[in-house]
Amino acid sequence: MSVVGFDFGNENCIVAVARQRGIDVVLNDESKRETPAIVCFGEKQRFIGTAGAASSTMNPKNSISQIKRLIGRQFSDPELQRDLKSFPFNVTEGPDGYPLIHARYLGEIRAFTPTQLLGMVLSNLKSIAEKNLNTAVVDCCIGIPVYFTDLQRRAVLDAATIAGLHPLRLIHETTATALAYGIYKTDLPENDQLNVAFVDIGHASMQVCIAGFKKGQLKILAHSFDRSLGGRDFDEVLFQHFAAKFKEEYKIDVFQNAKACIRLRAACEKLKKVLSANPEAPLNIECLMDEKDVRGFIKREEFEQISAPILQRVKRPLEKALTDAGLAVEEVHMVEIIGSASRVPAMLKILTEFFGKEPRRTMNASECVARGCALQCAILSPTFKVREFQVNESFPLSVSLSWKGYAEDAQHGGAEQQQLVFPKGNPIPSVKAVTFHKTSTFSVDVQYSDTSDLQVPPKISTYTIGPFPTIRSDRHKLKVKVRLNLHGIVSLESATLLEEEDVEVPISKEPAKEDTKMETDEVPINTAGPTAHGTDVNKQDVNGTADAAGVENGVHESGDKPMQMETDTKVEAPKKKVKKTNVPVAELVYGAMLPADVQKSVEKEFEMALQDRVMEETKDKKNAVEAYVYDMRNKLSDKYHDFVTALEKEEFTAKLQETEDWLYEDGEDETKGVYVAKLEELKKQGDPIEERYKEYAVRETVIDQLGHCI
Ligand code: ATP
Ligand code: MG
Ligand code: K
Repeated sequence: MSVVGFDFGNENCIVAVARQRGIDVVLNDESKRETPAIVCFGEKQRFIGTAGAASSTMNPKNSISQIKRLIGRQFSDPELQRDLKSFPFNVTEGPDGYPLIHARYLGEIRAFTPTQLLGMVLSNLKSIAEKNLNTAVVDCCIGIPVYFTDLQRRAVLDAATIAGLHPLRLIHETTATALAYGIYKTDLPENDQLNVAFVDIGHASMQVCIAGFKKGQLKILAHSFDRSLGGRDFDEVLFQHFAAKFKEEYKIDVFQNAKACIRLRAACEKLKKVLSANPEAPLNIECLMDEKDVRGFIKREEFEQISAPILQRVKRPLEKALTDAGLAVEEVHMVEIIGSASRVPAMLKILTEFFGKEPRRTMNASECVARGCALQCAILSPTFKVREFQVNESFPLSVSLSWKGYAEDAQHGGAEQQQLVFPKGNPIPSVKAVTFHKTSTFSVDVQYSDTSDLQVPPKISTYTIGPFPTIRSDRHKLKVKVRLNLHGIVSLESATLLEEEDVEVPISKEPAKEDTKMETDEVPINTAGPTAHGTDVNKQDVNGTADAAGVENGVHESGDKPMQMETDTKVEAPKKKVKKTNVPVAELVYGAMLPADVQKSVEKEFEMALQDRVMEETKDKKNAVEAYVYDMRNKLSDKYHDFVTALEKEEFTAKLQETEDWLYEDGEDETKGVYVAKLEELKKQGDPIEERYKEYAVRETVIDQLGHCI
């Protein structure tokens, strides 16, 4: 069983594998540790990763990057709309309101979903791991940003399925980093918690996490982020700066020329990197457009000035993390800075100022996420023994259930009811049980309680619960289990009808009104008004109950004391038996792929991968023909010289020449079978010569050895 960690970045991906002696970042086909997150579509095949990056400058329109920005987002998402302006490829709105990416592939324009594209990137990463481990890779852990929504998390899982991977966990990138940081530390305190802030500045986004470390464990105290603050924003600032400058100085408008835009952007990214190490840097591009060469120059100071609007935003997530963790700045003992865009010197200045201490770079800034993912995979995998280290993860969002109130209730008739189930900071994973009192099939929405950080539609999914046998027109008690799983995905996983058998008449000392209130509606927790707290809270079963699976699956308990059950004690006689019946639950997740569509995508990916492989093999076979031609030609006038007749040599040389010409003309673009046949045809002539030579060579060695014996 494989133990692998993947960090799929917006720009770069890293693959780490666990071996018995530790975690290794593995090299791709080009012997690089970083693999670009890019898929380039060609006339005959796809080029993914390093190969994709190589073809992207020639074929920008069909080179799809920034997949992490696109996945699981609606087309109308304002951030996505802003991003689209700088994408060189074509994105449109699909019939479901989600983006479709169009590219020319195998001679026609085809549309792909971001999930399919991520599937391609992941399958490329999978093959990198497989080549290194020499075994099939299925089990893995994949890093995801902490701000990924429920839908985005589901999309990553679907993409993994398309790639033939089975993630044991989607782990927050910053948590993976914290794990990679803590697990090797042998000097962690027993009691006084060591608080470390991790700041990741990536290509498109910034994430902060504060973790408390003790011996053998880490606890996430807070997560925060800015989804649109990363290295590429600096590129954009420089790009705008030079575009304006060149318009003035050279009278060229790069915005009118797609290729010029791409070249200038690329040059600006390079310039930014030079500025990380030097106080000033030049920018020269030959023949940018209108046959004009351009020259520019910028000092780091000026770069920082024009970047001020970006730099100003860095502080906010830092403040938020501190507040959420409930820590004073002095209580953060250490600051670790990661992500490649953290190399911009101004970042370090801001962080130093904020925390009152210099951030450290003890982690490998580009590799720590993948390493943490591999470590998490090793912890979860039964095949690996890993030092005892507990990761107490915290849910960065708030999720509620909402449903229509009981229609016959005069007061709340049909009104929307809400129940906070997993508040921000809830441990991951977690299971909670919510009790409803319903007469017939009903539906429940799962939604974000607060979307101010996310700017997404609040509704995640709708569950229809029922039908269930109704004895009278009474309301029935149903216990619904809600799970926040290891990936940070919320689903309503089961519903149980609870029927009291041998119903004894409840000893009702309550006034009639109060009784109706108890039965009125399901878990009216969180409804406004001063009385909401006392009674309502007690109406809810939370995972303190024995069958709430919180314990049976080894899941952390939520520890939500205020929501602990104390249900119906007044109404239920102590010896009543409860009959439990499973009730069907139907799931509808907004924007998610249907299982049948995932399956179709799996097949499509298989076809495309096969096509890629056939093309790669075709290239190999063609190269083999070419190599044979050169090799034989050399040998004929060298090694094999004494083993061919003049006529034989002349004929064979002519044949080789003819083949070489063919390779550059008619045979340039043939199928694999044709090249295989061509090589065989040549070998028919070449093999006898080779045989003669070999026989001679063997004889020579024998004679040689005999000579030694004597
Ligand atoms: P994300 O985490 O946002 O999904 P990612 O993991 O792909 O993206 P990284 O590889 O951490 O992102 O960072 C890539 C960014 O770092 C790019 O914008 C790149 O230009 C920038 N970068 C790389 N080296 C330097 C450098 N020396 N100085 C400044 N910026 C750099
Ligand atoms: Mg990253
Ligand atoms: K293990």
